[in-house]
Amino acid sequence: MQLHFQHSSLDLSTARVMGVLNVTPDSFSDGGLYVAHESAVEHALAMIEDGADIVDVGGESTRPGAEPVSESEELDRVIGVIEALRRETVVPISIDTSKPAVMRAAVAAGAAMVNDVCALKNSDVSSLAALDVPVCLMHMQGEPRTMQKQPRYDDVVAEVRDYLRRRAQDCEMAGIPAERIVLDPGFGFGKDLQHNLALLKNLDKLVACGYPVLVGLSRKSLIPAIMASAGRTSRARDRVGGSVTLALYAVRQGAHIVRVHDVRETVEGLTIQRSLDND
Ligand code: YH5
Repeated sequence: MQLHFQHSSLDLSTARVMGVLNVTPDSFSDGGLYVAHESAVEHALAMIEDGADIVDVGGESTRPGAEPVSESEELDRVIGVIEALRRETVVPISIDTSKPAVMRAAVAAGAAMVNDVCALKNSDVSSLAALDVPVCLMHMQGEPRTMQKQPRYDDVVAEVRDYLRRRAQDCEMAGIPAERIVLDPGFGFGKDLQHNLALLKNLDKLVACGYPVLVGLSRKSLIPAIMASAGRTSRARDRVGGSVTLALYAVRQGAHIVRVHDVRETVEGLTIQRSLDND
């Protein structure tokens, strides 16, 4: 399986790492956008050095409870970073946004892929098809501000799979070829611990749909939730071991791309897992 960008492609027969690059003022506490841009580019280059295969640039926090960001603020955050990164690296850049105008401007600035936690529900898919870039369609129940209040499913695995399969079909009808579609169950997006665990243990059922599968488990609250259910506490800043363990498990279940904050540690884990599988 391959993921085709406009100027390159990624062989997905081994798992690939997408490094998370948040360009939000709160992740760079100095305040100013110039400083945020400089540190974002520096951080992206460090992730590439550590083995990131894709850099996912996001200007809107989609954490539970986060407030929405205006289109012009989001553009101000991400476009300069994408342009600067494109001058420094050939590693494909993905744009993490749900706003069609941001997708367009990001691709014009050099982004090679669109990652939308709303699965292109806010977009006119036929006009986005013309951008000719891969898209990641993610499942979410509800909206970021309220999604963790009361998530409910009869059969979370079947519902998420059916939703994503339908969205993928809609996108194909609107002109996005199947080879440019990636599916993501959306861990933590309107899911409680039991839902997240059921999706992870049954990830093979999503993989069986035939599209590449991307997962984002890195530093998410299911890690302290699992620790708490085992009678242990975990520190807010101390989720690296859990994140790597979850990424390796997801890859064993067939995930093709893992979206992570801790690129070096994840690449180390994946490299060791692969060498154990191969000998
Ligand atoms: C994802 O899964 N996630 S942004 C809460 C955290 C830690 C991390 C409570 N964008 C995904 O990373 N795109 C985000 O601690 C994503 N898949 C895709 N495709 C949320 C996030 C996070 C939230």
